[in-house]
Amino acid sequence: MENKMKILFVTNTTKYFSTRATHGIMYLSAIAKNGGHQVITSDLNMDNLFSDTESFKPDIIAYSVMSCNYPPVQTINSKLKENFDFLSVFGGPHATYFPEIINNDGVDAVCRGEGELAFSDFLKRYEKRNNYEKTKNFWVKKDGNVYKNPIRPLIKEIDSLPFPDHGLFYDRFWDLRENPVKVFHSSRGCPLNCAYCHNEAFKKMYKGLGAIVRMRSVENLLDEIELVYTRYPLQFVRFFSDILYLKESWLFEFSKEYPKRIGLPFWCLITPHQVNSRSVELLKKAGCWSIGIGIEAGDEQIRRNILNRPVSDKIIHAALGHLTDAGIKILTYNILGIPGSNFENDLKFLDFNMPYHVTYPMATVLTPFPGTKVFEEAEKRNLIPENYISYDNSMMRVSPMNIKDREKVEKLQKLIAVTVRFQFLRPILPSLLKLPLGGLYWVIFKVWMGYVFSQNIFPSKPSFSFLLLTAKRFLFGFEAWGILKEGKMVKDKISSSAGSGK
Ligand code: B12
Ligand code: SF4
Repeated sequence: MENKMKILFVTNTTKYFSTRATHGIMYLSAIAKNGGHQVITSDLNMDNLFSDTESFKPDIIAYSVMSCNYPPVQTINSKLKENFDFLSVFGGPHATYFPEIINNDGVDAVCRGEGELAFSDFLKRYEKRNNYEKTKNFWVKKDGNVYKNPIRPLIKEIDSLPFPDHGLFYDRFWDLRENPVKVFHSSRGCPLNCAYCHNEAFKKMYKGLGAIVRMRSVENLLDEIELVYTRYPLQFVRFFSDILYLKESWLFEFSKEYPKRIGLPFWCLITPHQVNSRSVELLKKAGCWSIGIGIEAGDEQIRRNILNRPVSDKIIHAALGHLTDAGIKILTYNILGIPGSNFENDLKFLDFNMPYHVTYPMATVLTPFPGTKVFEEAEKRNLIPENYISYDNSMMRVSPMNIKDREKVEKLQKLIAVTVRFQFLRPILPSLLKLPLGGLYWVIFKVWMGYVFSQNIFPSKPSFSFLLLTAKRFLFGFEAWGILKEGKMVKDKISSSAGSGK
């Protein structure tokens, strides 16, 4: 055991997210523990991270990063590097798509793509200081050189992996433990290629290296949920895989076994093509309470040609009809402010959501990510300002692009959900969009979203202390005023750059 190491994992979301129990880290923690290493996890929060580093004295600090969180993580890592001696390893979506971060100060190693086999190999090599710079999937900086290694094949059988180490988060952070809504993953990978997503880049990177979409067996998935259910509070299951299932045979088995072994209401994501009377019947039988489904663009041509979503209006209407008839609560995804689209197209979202009284139409304003097709489209149309704030978590507040009718689009985004619920507002919507309500539009949006999510989409009865914390965060924390201030900041930056499109 003497060579065994101490690894401190840092999550990819801030401490305010109740969904910050990062599955990537849970999987890697299980792998590291199996290798005999000591593991803890810390928040993306300086005080906590600093004291953890001081007391735990990690050999490795392993960061999981999304692009929107990379800049603060880079700063935090540099500060830690000034004070402690450790190897920094970066993984997750940002490291996968932007491995050149290896050139930044204090970044020692970057893992691209799926991490379990790669990290396990890296740890074995690093504990013996044996050619760790040659680990597949990794870009490593050593003695002033950068080593760029190829990618290994995707893991064929997700069932062969140890279960994600839920305890890593739940045993340490009481708010994550107390949250009665917990996340699980039934599959890996997505079969679609939406222009606003990195999935296409992922597929290119892994071309010839195995099937992209991999299902877990129903038995393996239920074993994991059962384990968590016996140890921690759990009232509602949230399947966060890009797609719940691929083949109806999987859903058929799931619909028989899930109610017997788990029997809790659940939420999942599926595509409109998958919704038919048979699949809805099976989902209902399984205990599906609510479903997330993408409309994505109000106009079919924009959906097909700009967003690369080959889904007709007819298919979406049919899917919403089936789900409504079955009494399954619906969460739709509606993206406003798409390059090449306009305000009239954005209004069409109401024609999809209103007839079915969709439980919560989640409206967001598009934030194109560099490296995606939709970003190229926005660049082509001169919509990207010079000081573009990419990856800002602003999709619920403002458009980072120089879009036409910006103000109307941003206000509509905040009012779609209340209009769908209180349909008498529809005739006066044009007047509502003209009012100078400022931050109030955002407050209406956020309060209504919080209410419907907690009461209708992911309903549960949390403990009083958890409820209090959520309310406190919502009212006084980042969730409310922070975002409001931050949103204003983003807007100020954008208006100061307006007209400077490339
Ligand atoms: C669940 C989820 C969330 C949850 C929880 C996030 C969390 N704590 O993990 C919530 C709702 C909070 C969320 C929010 C957002 N999300 Co999100 N989310 C996801 C989702 C659907 C699943 C993540 C997951 O658990 N995957 C399963 C695990 C096993 O895979 P993984 O995380 O990739 O980890 C593997 C590898 O990446 C690697 N790895 C990961 N970390 C590390 C670390 C080390 C050291 C190593 C060696 C390897 C390694 O090994 C892991 C195991 O194989 C993904 C899509 C997807 N399918 O991954 C999007 C995704 C991560 N989200 C994305 C985005 C854009 C967002 C938002 C910015 C959206 C928005 N505009 O608001 C916000 C950002 C929130 C914030 N400010 O922090 C993008 C990120 C793109 C990017 N370039 O960063 C993704 C990839 C979706 C997409 N396809 O575009 N998200
Ligand atoms: S369905 Fe989701 S995960 Fe799949 S390509 Fe589209 S945006 Fe990406």
